[in-house]
Amino acid sequence: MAETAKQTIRTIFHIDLDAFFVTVEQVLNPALRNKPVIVGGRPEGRGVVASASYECRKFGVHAAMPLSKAKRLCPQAIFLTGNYRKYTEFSYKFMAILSDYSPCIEPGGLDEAYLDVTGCENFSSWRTLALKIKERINRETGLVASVGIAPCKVVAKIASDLSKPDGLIEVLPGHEKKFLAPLAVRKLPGVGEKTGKALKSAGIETIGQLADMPLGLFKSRYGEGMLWLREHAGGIDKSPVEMRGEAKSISRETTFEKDTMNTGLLKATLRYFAEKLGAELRESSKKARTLTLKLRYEDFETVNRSSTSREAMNLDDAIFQSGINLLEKTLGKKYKPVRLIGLEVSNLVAGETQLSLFHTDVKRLEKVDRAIDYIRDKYGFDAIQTGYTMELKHKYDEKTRDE
Ligand code: TTP
Ligand code: MG
Repeated sequence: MAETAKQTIRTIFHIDLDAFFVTVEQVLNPALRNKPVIVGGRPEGRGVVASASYECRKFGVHAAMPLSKAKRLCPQAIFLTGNYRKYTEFSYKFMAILSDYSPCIEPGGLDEAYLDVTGCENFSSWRTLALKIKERINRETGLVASVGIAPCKVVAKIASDLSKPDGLIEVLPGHEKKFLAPLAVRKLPGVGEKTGKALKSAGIETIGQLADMPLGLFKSRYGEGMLWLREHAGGIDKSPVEMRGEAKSISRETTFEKDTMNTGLLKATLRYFAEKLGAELRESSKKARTLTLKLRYEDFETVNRSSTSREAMNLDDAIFQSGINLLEKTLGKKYKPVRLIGLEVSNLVAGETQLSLFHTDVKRLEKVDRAIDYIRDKYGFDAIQTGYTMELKHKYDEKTRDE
């Protein structure tokens, strides 16, 4: 009996690099070490902070803050534009190190991954293994990692976050609920500003209060669809660490700060996603036949609408146009404030060129897209803005400036 119980207990590491973009810059230019550094762009520009060194965070600087505000809070900071290609290279090295310790690895972005180490028992303790991984990452890449160890993913993620910088927290089996109980609900992945405020106004400030909410009351307030959140609050998360094979789809989505009915903003956001997805498809020499638009309305009703075309696409304009068609069809049916918008490409096929009746036009567009990718790689994603993304940034900046 005890033997079976033991076998079902998993050990999951969540490893997240500290101030990732900034630390890469500091590794490449040691003069920046131990200094307040911000990656995001020039402070006189309209962008936002992507990554801030811990020296700046003391002054209240954080990701997604307008650069102008960061400059006010921390005038001595060094502002850098950043280079996505360099970050990707460091990310590969980081993931390669992790995959030496377990084949069961799920990257959660460039600088974070879950590692299921359950079977990996040739270390005296999980702490020893985590320290070894931290040490290797630092020795081989110069980067600093924080690690959370727990029997499930959500607790491991919260533990790594809480341990930062250069941290390590181990939550032993059976202690998950107690560990989470005193933490603010906002620490739970999936609880953003809006949900956090809604919970607070219902008198729920800690994860423990959420976990202890009577089931019936929780269901009647937030619906069956949110039950996972209550389970997570209790330290229960059965989701497996999912190894990613060849990507089957690529997607981008965003939750607006304020629900919106502004079609211009929705279209501008789609343009931004189309550019990101197009760049990723071209980078991996892939094309997509299916495009899916996701809209979540203010009442949490979620609509997914797809279109599949005979010709696979990887050009920003083609993805954007199909996205706009889906958006117009969807909004035509139901017009109420939108909380979240997402775009996904799937049904991926290999391919270099786009077949089309308008072959020369496509060739020209491909060249433009490649040139844009090149400049963005060199100078960062913000170096070139098309009309639509400019409009998007403008709106976003207007919103964040009023914060
Ligand atoms: P994070 O892991 O959220 O942030 P971080 O690594 O800079 O800092 P820490 O983990 O120590 O809290 O994100 C990883 C990278 O992703 C980050 O370095 C920059 C990028 N990023 C953005 O570009 N925009 C954002 O809003 C966020 C949150 C991150
Ligand atoms: Mg990080």
